[in-house]
Amino acid sequence: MNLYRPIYHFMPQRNWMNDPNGVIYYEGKYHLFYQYNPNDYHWNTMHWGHAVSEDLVHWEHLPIALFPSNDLGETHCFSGCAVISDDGTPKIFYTSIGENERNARDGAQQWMAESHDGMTNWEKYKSNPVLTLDIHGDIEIKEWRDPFVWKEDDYWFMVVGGSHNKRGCALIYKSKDLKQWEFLNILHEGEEEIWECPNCFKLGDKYVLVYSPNDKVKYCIGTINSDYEFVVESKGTLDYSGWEGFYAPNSLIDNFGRRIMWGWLTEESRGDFKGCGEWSGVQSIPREISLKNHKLYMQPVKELEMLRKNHKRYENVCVSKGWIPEIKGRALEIIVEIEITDELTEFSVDVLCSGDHKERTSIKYNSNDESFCVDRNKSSLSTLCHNSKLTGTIKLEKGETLKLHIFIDHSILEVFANYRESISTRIYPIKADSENIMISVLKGDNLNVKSFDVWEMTSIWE
Ligand code: DQQ
Repeated sequence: MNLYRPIYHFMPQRNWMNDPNGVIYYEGKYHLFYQYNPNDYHWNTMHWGHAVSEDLVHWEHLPIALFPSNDLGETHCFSGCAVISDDGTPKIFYTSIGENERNARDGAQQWMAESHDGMTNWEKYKSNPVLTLDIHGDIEIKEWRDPFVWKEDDYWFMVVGGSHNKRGCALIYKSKDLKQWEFLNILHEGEEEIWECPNCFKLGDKYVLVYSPNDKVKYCIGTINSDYEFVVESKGTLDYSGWEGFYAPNSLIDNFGRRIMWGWLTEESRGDFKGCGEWSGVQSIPREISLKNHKLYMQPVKELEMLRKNHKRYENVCVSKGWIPEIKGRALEIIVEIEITDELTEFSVDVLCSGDHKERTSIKYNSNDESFCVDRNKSSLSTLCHNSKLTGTIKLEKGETLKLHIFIDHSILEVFANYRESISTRIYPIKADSENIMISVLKGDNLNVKSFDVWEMTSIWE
């Protein structure tokens, strides 16, 4: 078996995949489309791949949903969304890239496709494009892409990412019938040069705007005023990996009212490392998004529990230097809860650790600066892959324990800290025995592991 190919994260059988697209819950099933190059395992000729699941865990591959219409001069079908129109027809909105002047930077268009057989086959709308850059009048927008559409009262709304005066932005539009659109405003903008894949949705009485600014994915929480401007009440980083892991997320709301999100786990960290085979790109595990104390909370969906086997639990383990629990593997789920005392300042949970400790990936917490990080300095003995440290902040309330929920799947590491911060990244250890776990005190006195649960994970393709 390949040491790097994940077994319980979604990916196509071969070739290149990037952004999750058009995720939607339809007639009792979850549909996941994705940016796909069927010809190679490098980015090119963007199609929309398609898969379906009844349980959010096991996926069935379906035929490619969108092909570039070369006869119409289309070269790529970039990212977008899927909605069910008022008459019950599934529709995809996506960014169409043509040749020469219809390029991604200056000439993208928003196109529509629809399905009349319950989402297997898709036909492009005869009157495409649905939106062109002219809709903005004198306002010059570059890098215009990745429509996200939702319905509110009697109107459909769309946000699209772009760049205005070299500032990344999300633009907002409205429509009665999904065909005629009106430009409303620049909903929000920031310092970064581009914003890709905006998602805008309501959680309770607040709006959340998530965007990918060519770096770590960010979010704002607030309201939208009558001029269609986003009034920010709080903001944060959704995941601290950026191009080293989680990028261009997309989300759906299911029949149970859950807002569920996937992100593309990039393969950027591979660098020049060649041990993986002819595939590239994985989707993160689905995370349920909620809002608490002006922050986004992210919880792995409970359906994933069906993959657990061979559970081991430890309680109240006092660690003075290092502790190695009796379980190892490259496909594991771990939940560890650690008491944070004044005496303990820094510790690490090492995973994918070789017997001689030469290879290890360290998830560290430091109470002095309230940082948590994934230190990949020793993740692989190969010097070809990326080894940077990815650092986030986790502010704990007085007396609050640190709860790390960790998913390891061969070349994937996803870490949730108290379900309100996350780091999702890629690692490529080369030693065959790099599959141990070890908890170590780095600075300070004893550490109390309140509880430690670990499971081996089953493949979703069995
Ligand atoms: N990927 C797509 C674009 C999007 C970018 C192209 C984000 O639509 O902006 O494959 O990763």
